[in-house]
Amino acid sequence: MCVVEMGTPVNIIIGSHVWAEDPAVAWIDGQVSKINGEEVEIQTSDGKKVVASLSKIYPKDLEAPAGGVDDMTKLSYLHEPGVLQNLATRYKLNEIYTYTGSILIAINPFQRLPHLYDGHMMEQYKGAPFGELSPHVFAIADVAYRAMINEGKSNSILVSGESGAGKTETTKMLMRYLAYLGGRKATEGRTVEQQVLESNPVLEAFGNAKTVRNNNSSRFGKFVEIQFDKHGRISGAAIRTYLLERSRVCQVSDPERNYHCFYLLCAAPPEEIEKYKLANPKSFHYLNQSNCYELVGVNDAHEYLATRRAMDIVGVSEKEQDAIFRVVAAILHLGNVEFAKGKEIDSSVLKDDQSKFHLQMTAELLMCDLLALEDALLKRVMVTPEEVIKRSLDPVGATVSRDGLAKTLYSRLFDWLVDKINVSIGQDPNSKSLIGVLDIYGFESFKTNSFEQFCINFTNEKLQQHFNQHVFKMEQEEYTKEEIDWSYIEFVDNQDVLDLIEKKPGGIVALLDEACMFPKSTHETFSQKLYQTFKAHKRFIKPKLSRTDFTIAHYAGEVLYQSDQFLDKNKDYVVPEHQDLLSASKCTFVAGLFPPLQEETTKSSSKSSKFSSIGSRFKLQLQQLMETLNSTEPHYIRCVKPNNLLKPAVFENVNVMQQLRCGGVLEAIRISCAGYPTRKTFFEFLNRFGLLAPEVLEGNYDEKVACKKILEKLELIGSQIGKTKIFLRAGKMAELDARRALKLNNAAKVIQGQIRTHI
Ligand code: AD9
Ligand code: MG
Repeated sequence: MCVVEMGTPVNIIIGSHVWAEDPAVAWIDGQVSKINGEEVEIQTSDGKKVVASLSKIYPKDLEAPAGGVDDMTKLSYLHEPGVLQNLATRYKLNEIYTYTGSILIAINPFQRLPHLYDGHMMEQYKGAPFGELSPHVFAIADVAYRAMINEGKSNSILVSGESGAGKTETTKMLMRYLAYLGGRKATEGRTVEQQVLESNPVLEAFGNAKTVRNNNSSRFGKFVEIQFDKHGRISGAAIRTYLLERSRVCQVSDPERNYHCFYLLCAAPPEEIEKYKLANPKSFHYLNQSNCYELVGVNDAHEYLATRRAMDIVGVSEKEQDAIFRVVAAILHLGNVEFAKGKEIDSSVLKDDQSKFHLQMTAELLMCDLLALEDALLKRVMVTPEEVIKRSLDPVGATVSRDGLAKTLYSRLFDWLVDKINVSIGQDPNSKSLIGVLDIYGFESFKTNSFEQFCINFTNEKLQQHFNQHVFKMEQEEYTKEEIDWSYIEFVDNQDVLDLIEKKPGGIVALLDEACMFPKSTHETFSQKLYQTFKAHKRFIKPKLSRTDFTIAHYAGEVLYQSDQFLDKNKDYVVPEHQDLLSASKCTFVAGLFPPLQEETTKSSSKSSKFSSIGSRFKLQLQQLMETLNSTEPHYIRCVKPNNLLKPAVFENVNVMQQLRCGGVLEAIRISCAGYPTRKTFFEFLNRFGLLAPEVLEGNYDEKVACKKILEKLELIGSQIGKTKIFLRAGKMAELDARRALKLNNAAKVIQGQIRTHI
């Protein structure tokens, strides 16, 4: 368990109210009943007795407001249990948003809260000073927009969290609010902001799917850049997407679904079903590997029409839409083409008449030559220095070839859609500033973790570094603003993990590319190379019982990766036969998805390097993203999934704690704890601690001077006086509270004594 460091609690006495670690609920509150050196016995609020070490218990703030505080920095004791309790208290009251300074924590309500996002709410947040109203996504978007208008600087809003935490919903809300602020009065035709908003349902139809974690899970990362003109009106937009999950197209595990568009199309009006020769989704291999076909509360037929309408708005023509759905249908038919052993050794043929029918349908829909399609699936051309030979594939090889074609077609279709939306919305070349919204996959650690998790966690390491640097900077700015000395704050960042992954040469991505370039490499040789190279690396661990797995100690915890598919998954390689077949399609749309290869790739000097590395391309994309982000003023929203049941009103402490750690919220608090985490305005301080030196509050007094006098009298080490606030080191608040409690206790005794003598 990661515990925010805040020093050993001081002034723990018998009777103190404290938090102690608990495996079931993360932290449990109780009262100290015995102290034995370093060991403390606690009577917990659920009636148990636990023994904890003195350094692992934290004081409980008895004066914390019953409804919690809307900003974590207002907590008197900034520590893990305090943070958790505050979020849980607020969540119970349907207060799903809480700040940690300028970071917004959003806990998924798993129920519609319409009043929270209606027009009236938008109006209220428009131009309202930050912090004046309850925490909200609109407040973050408003701050970003105002900052952009006032300072002419680009801003970005980074939304993160694990699958199902609410990133995409939050992103949509942000976009809706920005469209509200920067939109025009409804004019004739489509407006840019309408197009920006309608890009969401289109991308969701093709890039989202039901998973075990989320019924509408985005299987790609997205950065939407909304451009504004000098009047603050939306004038253009650009959408960048990251790493669409390709494997889902031909492999779905129960009870998940393939991409929504397949089911929508199967629910299209009858004339379209007839045109594409479609049928019940249960009859298609790419869909029937799972028993889940329908989603609760979603009508695929309606969604089909809605997607078509959204495509109209974003500027995809009728003809293009027809071609798009033809490709989607072709993929379904292609998946039903099966193979059997052929007469010759290691060759294959179409399995039966059904397979022939589906192959023919695929060829018709893709408008390509039937025989050429069959050949492209069953055979591979081998080029040797002497001759060109056609080699047959066995049924397994032919199936791999078929699935490869389906995945390539789908991912190219998706990329085409993104490009089309970008061209159609258009970029504003004169735009001076923009607001970027990032909706990207959060940290992942599953039972089996492959190349996808590696890339996702690499992304999160990058964003984490950016986040830490920002939080650190904000802290420093606060100290500078208050003119206090902050120079000693240190924090360790995650540069070492990033080096391990991306360093060139020698990082894991570079070593993977190297392995992919040597025909003889296997995942075993790749893993051996990793073991040798990173023998002494603090963040790299070779598991004792495996010869191919490896563990990376990420900032959010250790993740064990299985390397067996790393090489295959890193190779973005379109089989030349597939390329030739489809670039010759009579359908210009399909042919356009397979433009002739660039000179450099075909002419590559060594045959072995004729592959394009997904890992390296992703690394480059991330680098560009970080450059963009670095040129903006960032704002962070951390989405949290309160339970894995996807149900309202269930708040699982341990689960939430883990996410706060992965999302860097605890890290932000740790950074904050390294400095002066407790800040109280002079007024608040005097209100709470004035009784420790009542003489300074006599007559007219200056608040700042009075605070100073109190601190001097108490001889408190670890405090600084700023311009408007008092800054206290971690643990100091508890020390002051203990002294206050003692004073109150004594005063009570005196009063009791007086009452007794009086009686
Ligand atoms: V994934 O990484 O793409 O799998 P997300 O994007 O984090 O995931 P998403 O936004 O899709 O999660 O939210 C999951 C579900 O939670 C939604 O389909 C809604 O049913 C629910 N949700 C999320 N946020 C809200 C909200 N603010 N109000 C109501 C919400 N429901
Ligand atoms: Mg999403």
